[in-house]
Amino acid sequence: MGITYQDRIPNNVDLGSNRTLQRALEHWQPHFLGWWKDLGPEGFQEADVYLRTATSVDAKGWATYGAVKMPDYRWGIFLADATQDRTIGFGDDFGKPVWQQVPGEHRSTLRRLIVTQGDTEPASVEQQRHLGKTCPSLYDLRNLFQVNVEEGRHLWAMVYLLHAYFGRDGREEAEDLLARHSGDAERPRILGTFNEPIDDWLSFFMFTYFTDRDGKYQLKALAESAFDPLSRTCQFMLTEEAHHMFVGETGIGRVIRRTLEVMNDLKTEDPAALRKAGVIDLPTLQRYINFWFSSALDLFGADVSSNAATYFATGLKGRPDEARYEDHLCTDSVLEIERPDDAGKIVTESVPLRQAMNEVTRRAYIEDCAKGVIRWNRLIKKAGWDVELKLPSERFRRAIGVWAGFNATPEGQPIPAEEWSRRQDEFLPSGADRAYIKSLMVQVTEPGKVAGWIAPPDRGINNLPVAYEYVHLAA
Ligand code: BYC
Ligand code: FE
Ligand code: FE
Repeated sequence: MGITYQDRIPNNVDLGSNRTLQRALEHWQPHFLGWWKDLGPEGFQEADVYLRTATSVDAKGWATYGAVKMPDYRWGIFLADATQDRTIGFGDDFGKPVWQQVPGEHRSTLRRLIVTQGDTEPASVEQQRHLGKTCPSLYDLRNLFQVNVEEGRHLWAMVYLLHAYFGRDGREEAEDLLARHSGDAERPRILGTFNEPIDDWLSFFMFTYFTDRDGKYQLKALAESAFDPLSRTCQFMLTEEAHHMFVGETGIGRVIRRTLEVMNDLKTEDPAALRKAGVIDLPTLQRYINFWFSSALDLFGADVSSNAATYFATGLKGRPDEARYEDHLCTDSVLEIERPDDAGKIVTESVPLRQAMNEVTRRAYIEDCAKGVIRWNRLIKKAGWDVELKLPSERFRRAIGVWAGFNATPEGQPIPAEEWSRRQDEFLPSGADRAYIKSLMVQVTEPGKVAGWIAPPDRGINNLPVAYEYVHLAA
């Protein structure tokens, strides 16, 4: 089925044939646009931005490029093509046909999962709304907006499911998705990380590397769902997600390249000297990694979770890439996890595998995170420096799960609470670090020019030159 572009809401779900649903979504649309104008990218609503828009889900149509003003972006509803005779891939109903409707007994649990997923999408747009004012280049500015409009589309993807399959409750949840706000004292976003401010571009790159990657793994797990419309919409979201993580990985990579250039010019790794030269020293970068990675680990939920076991048993949420496992029932296996006992001693425990699904997903995520770190370290080594960036231990600075409140160094070494507080600034970005990073954030909008703290990108977008005017600012 192609996209019905004449409709107000581009879609490949034959929205035109369901008047009630179409009207409900058309009613929500102005609320979305109002939210976008109030809490979306500040100061750039009139700019022409070179963006990709999904116009279909096939190889040709999913990335159509052109200049648009963001409020005119065509946010649409696109599900990956259905798999003929798809069956449930895991859990108690393994092998049975997938569901095209929501079974009554799973309604509230499924709605909660969809709402939690949906809540993160507009949250990230809110977190990033001031970054345009300090963009290091037009290329980066465009990438920020690309990520923002696509997170907006991901919100549409979840709102479509809520409207189409959850009746009045779903419509109310859709309104609430625009009523909670990142960092709001009264009505915050649901998950911790999505209430952290993203005030500088180093944090933005960390977020797109680490937090959007949580999105990748959660979407992969939901793409396994027995609820077929959820599975198909998550599959398509994953194609867009790849670019978000690309922005993070290359962003951090470019910061490192620029720092290495100056380290080699000045023949020093002394943070004070590098700061004087206007680049980000690697220990500061490490502290930002420590902050955002530990925050992202919490997003996977508790290591031992009866919720997770229920999701798996009932077919609501699987493991990322479920097909790579042999056993899809997981009734008899266990996962070994480490945890502190009551005396704070670290012990190993066998957890029934179904209860440990959050930890299974978290481990797959950690492995994926490590790949970029290896590439960054290669840059450092090649430049002749004996420094290594590292992902902090799972035990470090956790608020959720067995390590919540445990005091450990980024290497995972247990330390007394007093020592942890005393050494905080060694582990995490200090006030002075943040102030320094903030001082680097000055807006660069001349085509082809890049701020001094970051190297230019290797190539432009869609085969255009790096110096292309990716954002044409309103006069
Ligand atoms: N913060 O049994 P547990 C993305 C709560 S990112 C606050 O472990 P469960 C994106 C939990 O809700 C992907 N609360 O829970 C990225 C539960 O509450 P109740 C987002 C937390 O259900 C960048 C309680 O603690 N998608 O797409 O197994 C830009 C017990 O925990 C947190 C999803 O998350 C936390 N970090 O696991 C844009 C997928 N963690 O029941 C977008 C959908 C746990 O006691 N969500 N809690 O009131 C889920 O699958 C699950 O809700 C979670 C939690 C994996 C998040
Ligand atoms: Fe998203
Ligand atoms: Fe994303």
